Amino acid sequence: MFSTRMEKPADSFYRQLPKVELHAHLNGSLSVATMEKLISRKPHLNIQHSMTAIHKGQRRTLDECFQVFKVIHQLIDTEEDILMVAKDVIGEFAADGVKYLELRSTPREETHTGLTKRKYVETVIEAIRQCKQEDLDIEVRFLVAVDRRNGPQVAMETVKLAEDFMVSSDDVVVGLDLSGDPTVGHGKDLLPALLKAKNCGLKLALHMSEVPSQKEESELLLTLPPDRIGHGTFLHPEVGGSQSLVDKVRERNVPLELCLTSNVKGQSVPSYDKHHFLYWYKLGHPCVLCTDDKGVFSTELSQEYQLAATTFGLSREAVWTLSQQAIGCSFAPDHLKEKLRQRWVSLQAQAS
Ligand code: 6MZ
Repeated sequence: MFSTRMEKPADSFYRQLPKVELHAHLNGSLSVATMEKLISRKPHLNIQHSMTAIHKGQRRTLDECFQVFKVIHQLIDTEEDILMVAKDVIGEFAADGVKYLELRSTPREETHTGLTKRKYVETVIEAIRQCKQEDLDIEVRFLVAVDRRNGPQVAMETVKLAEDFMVSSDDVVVGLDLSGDPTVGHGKDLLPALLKAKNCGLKLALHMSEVPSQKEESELLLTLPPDRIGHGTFLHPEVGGSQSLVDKVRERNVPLELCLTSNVKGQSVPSYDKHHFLYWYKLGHPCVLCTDDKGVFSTELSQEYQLAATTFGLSREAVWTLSQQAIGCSFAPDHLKEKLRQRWVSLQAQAS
């Protein structure tokens, strides 16, 4: 039996609030409906939805979360699958009030279906184009992801692929993500690839200090510096990071992508009220609320805003400011940022 259990949707204020999503892994973002379409296409795999999502009140270790991605990847191994999931995910973010989305995904090759990494990226870009043609009310950009597990050579090849598409995709590919199991590999080995990406104009969104053991790696990655930090859970001294790391992040004004539900369900943060959002928010440091993997963690961006507001007592005005400030942290070109800011102003005027 499939589990079709959904979390309670957020209140209409949070759904209608225009939002910017900057940290969304494509294959972690599949809804129950999309998952069921995939499962019915590949019944022989005997995968059930309960194996691909973590519901309310449930927790998993980070390691178990990474096992979930392996299951999901088995279901998505053709161009047709990728086109469908990317279009579904974009449509769902749009329906949740997201006006600007940066989607990230790791190019994969599947020899048994003939899928290549280049085709993978082309197909995601095609999905973004089709959504634009269909007039969905959302602007989408793509970050090509480097999975740290695959080592320096694959990282370099991925950067070259991203560079090619940055040139040919008409500004759809804007950056590079570094993600994957944080307990595997070391950032120092990936530094040459990341530097190459930076030098060719790709923006860098790097997962950093997602687990406590990454202190030294974070020091090193901050020398680049990245354009945004994913999670940064263990950067600050109260959780075993250091004041020097905090100072560097602040001096370089590197925004943080923060994913409350993901961190609590993945057990890197013990409870919502202990989330490091509060530490950075109180410092006035740029923080962007994100979903990470809305499918795996059964959430939506509107829910993340509602959770932050209720947990930390944010006023509606503060919530509007938070969503508006995310525009400045995006990798959108200046003209698009300006257009989005104007949109926020008119939507806020309509809402009040
Ligand atoms: C680090 C994560 C992640 O690329 O196949 N990914 N990496 N930390 C996380 N926190 C929970 N959540 C997802 O999407 C799935 C891949 O995104 C990365 C992992 O590499 C995962 O395999 P794509 O679209």
